[in-house]
Amino acid sequence: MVLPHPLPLVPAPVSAVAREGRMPITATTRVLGSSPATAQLIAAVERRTGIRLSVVDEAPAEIELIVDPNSSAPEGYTLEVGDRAIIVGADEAGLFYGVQTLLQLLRQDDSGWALLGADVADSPRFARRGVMLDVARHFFGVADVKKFIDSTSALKLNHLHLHLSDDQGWRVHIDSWPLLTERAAATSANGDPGGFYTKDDYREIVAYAASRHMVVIPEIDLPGHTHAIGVAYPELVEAPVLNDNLIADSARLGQPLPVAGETYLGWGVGHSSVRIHEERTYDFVRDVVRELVEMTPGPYIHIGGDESLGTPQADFDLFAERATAIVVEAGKTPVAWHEMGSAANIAEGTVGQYWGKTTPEGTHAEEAAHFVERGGALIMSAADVTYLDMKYSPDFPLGLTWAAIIDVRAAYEWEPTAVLDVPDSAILGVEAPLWSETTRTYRDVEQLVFPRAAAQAEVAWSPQEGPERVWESFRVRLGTLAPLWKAEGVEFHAAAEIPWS
Ligand code: TNX
Repeated sequence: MVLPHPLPLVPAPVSAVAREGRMPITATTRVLGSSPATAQLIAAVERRTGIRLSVVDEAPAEIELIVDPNSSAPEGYTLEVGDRAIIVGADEAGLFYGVQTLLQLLRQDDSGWALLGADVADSPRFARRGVMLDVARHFFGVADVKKFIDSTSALKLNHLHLHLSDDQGWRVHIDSWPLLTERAAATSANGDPGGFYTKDDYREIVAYAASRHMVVIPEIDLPGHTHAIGVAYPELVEAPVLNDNLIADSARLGQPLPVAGETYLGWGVGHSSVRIHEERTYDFVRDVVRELVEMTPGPYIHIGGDESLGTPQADFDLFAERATAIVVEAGKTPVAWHEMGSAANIAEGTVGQYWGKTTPEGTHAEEAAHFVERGGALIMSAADVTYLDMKYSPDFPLGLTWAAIIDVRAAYEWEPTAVLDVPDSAILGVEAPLWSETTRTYRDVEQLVFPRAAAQAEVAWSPQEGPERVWESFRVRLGTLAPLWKAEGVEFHAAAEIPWS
């Protein structure tokens, strides 16, 4: 049953029932709680309303934040808003998500600011709810990444995949190979300015993400997408492979072809490869992985593996096996784009990231299934629904079109367990990637990411059979996020099919 007026919540909770009445929020409203979520709630209410709530350390208080491990499933929470508002999180993450839900209930009417009355019980469908930011094609600094974390964690997304290297640039400092950032980080695609994260920058991003309950997954893309490595260390890479597609695409886009040892400013793919039969390549991989592991508390290191058209298949498979084994030896779980599933002996437990379409083509489904055969699992990033860099409509000024034109409804209406022929338990969750070939500014990023990241957040969080997990409900609830996004300065695309309030 679709309620005529569902509570204005995205992603839809497991259960959410409106109560009569509203709870006023005023300068005398007190908050009880000692979790970081308490300060985050107070700061967000002040940004939105200008009202500064006070914190008290004993009852009574109008808003209470409690952690009780027995209250819900991990990351879950309950929220009641009546005369008082009480959030009980199963853990700190659950409390943080309860706060995000509470912030969506905040409304201004004739008598001032108030919370809509509600009874909510909630926990996520998938443990893994991710978003990817490509900082290699265009570099985005620490402040932008923090804003990205704020606005995606508010949608209850909990993994941030950073695509830290590609043909156009290398974006994180590595002490043992210092020329990567010295020589191969200054520019972005189109010759736009580049940049890189110092180790302290990277640690700052990781800590900030953790404070919003997001796990950072660093990706070094190998063995293809490695032209920039050759700008710093020519001995690690093969000469560029100029295939017919690359030549045709570069001509069409008016972009230069890659030249060995020179910064690459185009967008073509599949022309670069590290040297597979040189031991020095594996010394490099081992050093980079070790330094990333030292500053990455999360369990994953992403080793890339996509579109390595410049690497012969047997070499690619050999590399996939060795690189994933290096990550395991370093104590982390490898993640790889699904192509690496072609390698018979890919390290056991490697997580595959499927970026084929919702109707798989070619060998994609087979490659993805191999991760499961090897005791691993899958993250679903089906390109024709989750790719945040696809255009909303043919005339949208930003984005690409190769996977699909993805309007908000297309982004929303898909089922992650229905794409591949693997057990449902092998699907860890969903990740929505933002590739940055066409996003020259952070504002451009926000235009493509919002509102579609909210669609993927609901696909990943809300129960598959839930009464509100339908387009007609979603579009109405999504529209109610506009004041929140405006208050936070999120420059979302006001897609015409959504009734924005
Ligand atoms: C394919 S999908 C890529 C990226 C591009 C993207 C553009 C995947 C794993 N690789 O190199 O940036 O298309 O949409």
